Amino acid sequence: MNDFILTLEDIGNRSVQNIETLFAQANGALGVRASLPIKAKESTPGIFLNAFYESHDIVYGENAYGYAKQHQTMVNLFDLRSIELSIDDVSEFLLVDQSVALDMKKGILKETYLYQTKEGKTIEYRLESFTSHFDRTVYAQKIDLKALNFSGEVEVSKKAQKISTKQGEDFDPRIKDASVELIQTGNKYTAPNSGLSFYTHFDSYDKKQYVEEGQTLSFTQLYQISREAEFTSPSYEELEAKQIAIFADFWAISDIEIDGDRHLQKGIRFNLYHLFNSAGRDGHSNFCAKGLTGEGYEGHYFWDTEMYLLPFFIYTQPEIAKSLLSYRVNILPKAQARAKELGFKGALFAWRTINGEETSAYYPAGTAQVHINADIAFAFELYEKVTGDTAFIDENCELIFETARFWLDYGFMSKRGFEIHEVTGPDEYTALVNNNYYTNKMAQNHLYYAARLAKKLKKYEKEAVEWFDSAEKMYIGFDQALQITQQDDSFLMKEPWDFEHTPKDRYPLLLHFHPMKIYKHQVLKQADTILAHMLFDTPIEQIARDFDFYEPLTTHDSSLSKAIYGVVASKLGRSELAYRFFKEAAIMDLEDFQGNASHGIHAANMGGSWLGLIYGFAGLSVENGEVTTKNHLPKEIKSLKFTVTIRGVKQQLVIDSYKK
Ligand code: IFM
Repeated sequence: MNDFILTLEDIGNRSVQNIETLFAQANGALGVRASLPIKAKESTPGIFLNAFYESHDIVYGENAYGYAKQHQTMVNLFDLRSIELSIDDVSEFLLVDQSVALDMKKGILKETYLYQTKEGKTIEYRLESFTSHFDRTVYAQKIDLKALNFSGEVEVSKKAQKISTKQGEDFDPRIKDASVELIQTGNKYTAPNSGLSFYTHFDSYDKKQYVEEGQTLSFTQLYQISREAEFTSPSYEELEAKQIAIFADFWAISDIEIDGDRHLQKGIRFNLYHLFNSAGRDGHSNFCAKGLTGEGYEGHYFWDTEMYLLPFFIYTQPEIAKSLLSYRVNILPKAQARAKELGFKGALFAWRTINGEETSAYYPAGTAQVHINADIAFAFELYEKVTGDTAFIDENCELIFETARFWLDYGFMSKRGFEIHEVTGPDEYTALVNNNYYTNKMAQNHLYYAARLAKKLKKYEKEAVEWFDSAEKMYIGFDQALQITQQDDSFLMKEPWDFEHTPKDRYPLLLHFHPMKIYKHQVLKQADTILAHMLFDTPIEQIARDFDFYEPLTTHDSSLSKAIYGVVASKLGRSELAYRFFKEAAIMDLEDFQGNASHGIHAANMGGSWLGLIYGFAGLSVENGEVTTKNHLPKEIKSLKFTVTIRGVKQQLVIDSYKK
């Protein structure tokens, strides 16, 4: 078993659309789903350009002031993978065999398909392909067509067709049913509403040749797509060599070696591979919730980046982390405009967006998740702590200050302290509540950070005092009778959800119950209070009591949940449970545990699986540039070996069960 190669055998019997997602390739700019060369009916081919979207008006039955105005939908551009094939003018084929091997070590996908005509003429179509990390405009293919048992005329051709972005007829709010018509002028394509354009640089081909039995017809093809009009024309060989070198560097600084479970080893590498592939690198694009591997969530960016993905990048590839944070800096003006529109001071980042404007049409589970401001500040702080890059923070301090100003205006001082009302926390099955613990803790952390930064930079000294004071007085709800942290002011007064009489096929609840039914009950979609316990120091007995109360109420309907419960279970020393949660997170897409890998990978969960290993089993934290670890290895894992880069210095760490 090669733990760097993912094959079809590793994933078992899975739908065409699942395979397209899992074997998808991307380079931060361009993403290509691994669709079949001869298009199958049930296939959803996909080529995406990060941050390239079309917009259209959101039509509300009942509109209200300040609602998000426009959808932004990442456009599925072309089908660059399907070909037209014929043998002696026969173009109907049966796919008789297929093997797919994703070489994650090199960043190259190797596929072999055997196609057969009714007459039994069999041709082997071998494809090696990659989205280049050296030249991010390129999707490169090397094609070999071999006549296995016939001599005859083979014709293979490729025309780039536009494809519909329509994903399916099913009711599922997590995907969008929309098709987009691009305007073509030469090699320039424009989305009419957003006004965004991209350029292509490739020729269609039509190759016809008489081949003898056993003979192979070989050629390479480069497809280039870019937001810029200028292209360079590298060779396939040069790009391939660079690809291998770039991936070697990536693994040298990011790999995690797990001794004890080879399936998990492959699973975690698969996750790291996708994380590396889908992260935007240009400061104007970010990390879509589904990476660049599918149309789920329309290519939107959420808090997923800051809370689930950035820890991995900050600790292993700070340059990528910096680009992702720079994206937030670049959209700060939109966040300032949004706060103003809603009647508040400072800046409020959009819950889901591509261009910085709010595109969540359902504010109770969208805009109301104002914790995103503090999530972003948290990620800036972590970046500073781990990299020591204070210059970047100082330069972009206005982002921290402007978002802090929002808290002071949105929250208010009462007899109980600084309260924040009418918010939705991470748990999207509880909406529009007062004093969500996660939000208040995160806002508190944000306000302390802003106050420290202002003091250091000698700016806004009067406001800094208010920020500090509000942080000090932040209201934190606690239930004396139960001795547990209150998720919010009203959660503990709600009726418990009837789990016993909820059949398995009624999950995820969001697809089967009206929000009102869900919101009025004690039921969680994902880690909320427990996520705060992962991030902040709290007495361990308190964490244990909260864990035991909230976990049984959590459906884990969100893919962002299990990894966090796993980390906190590690913190509690419950290694068996931690391992169970971690395992489900680590192989979530490989096993399609969420049932919708067809829409794209669950990127946040992939980052969560890194957290499970590094924050959870290795207990890593950094204070004043010093790394500390705590050995929480479960019995199934003998050792963990990984590298982190702290203040520019690479450190290899080994957590070993013998040294427990
Ligand atoms: O950001 C998440 C949210 O927390 C749960 N629903 C899915 C979103 C995108 O991954």
